[in-house]
Amino acid sequence: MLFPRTLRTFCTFCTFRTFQTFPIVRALKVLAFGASLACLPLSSAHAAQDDVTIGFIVKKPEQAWFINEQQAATQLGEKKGFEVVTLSGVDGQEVLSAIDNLHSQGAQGFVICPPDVRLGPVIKRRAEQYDMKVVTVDDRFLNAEGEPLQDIPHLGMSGYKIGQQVGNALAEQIEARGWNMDDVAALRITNYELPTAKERTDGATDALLNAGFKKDNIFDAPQQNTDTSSAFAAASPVLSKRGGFKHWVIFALNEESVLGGVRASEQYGLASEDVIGVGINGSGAAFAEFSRENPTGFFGTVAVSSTMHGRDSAQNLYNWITSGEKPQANTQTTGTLMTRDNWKQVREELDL
Ligand code: FCA
Repeated sequence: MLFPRTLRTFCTFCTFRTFQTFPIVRALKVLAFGASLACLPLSSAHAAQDDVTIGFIVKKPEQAWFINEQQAATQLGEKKGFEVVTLSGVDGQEVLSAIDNLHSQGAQGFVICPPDVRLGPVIKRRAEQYDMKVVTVDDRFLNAEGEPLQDIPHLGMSGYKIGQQVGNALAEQIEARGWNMDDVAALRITNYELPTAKERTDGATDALLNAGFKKDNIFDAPQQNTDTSSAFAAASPVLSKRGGFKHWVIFALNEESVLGGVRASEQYGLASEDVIGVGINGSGAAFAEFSRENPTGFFGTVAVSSTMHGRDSAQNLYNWITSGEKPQANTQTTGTLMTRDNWKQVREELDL
């Protein structure tokens, strides 16, 4: 085994050297360098309309919300005649190589939902090195002081308001079912590292408290991530520890996490009628749950158009690249409560 590999390395080296010193190749390299110099002003001026490539990097490429966002951006690109390269960025390392990859494809910018908002300054710096424009979608970059990076245009949910819609939906259901507030506990699946998550769970908490929910009956289940399995892992011990309650309401930053809580309640042995879970997003995860023959504890979700998030963030970036018009600093979107009864109609209305 050793010999062939050494031989191969040696041959590659010889071929490379020979290739490098061959006069025609050298001449071609000079020409290529000249051509790239001639192209240089293009990258600093506004790109020609038919020559635009943008990236769309997401933190959870397997989740329906992000699949839909990337698809909507791709479709817009096909319609408008620019290329959208969809990439996964599950951690800092992957995001940085995605940006390198985009640069090698000649992209002029990218939309990103970062895996960790504190990576903002690093991502911004890498983009600047390549003279690329950046806009964030869903989760907004933070600086070292924990403040939003104001100069990076952002499009995301109006988190607190949408959280209030969740809390109101839960309170209405508690009332509709005639439950006594003393018997109801709330499983609040939290992610306080992520401001978009905190805004949403704060909004839901305040709405519940306003409706007369008991503060002492709210129990936190801090999740490490924003997906179903981390929510399940966070929820299970809380349910076992607080076994004394007849009924539970469940809320979190998104429906994937609420589903984790609902699955944990099933495993713990709670009947579906004793659980009300209300999520946020309105994506494939919720549609699958509403399509089950027997209702589960997942009552509803506040749906926001991921199609619009994907399309508008890509459009904003495209406009910025082609006409120099910088998108507004912070665009906030609204939501609609989606339940088993209306999900197909809301899905259509939101173009999902
Ligand atoms: C965050 C959540 C996603 C989605 C998005 C708008 O990134 O993790 O599920 O709610 O905000």
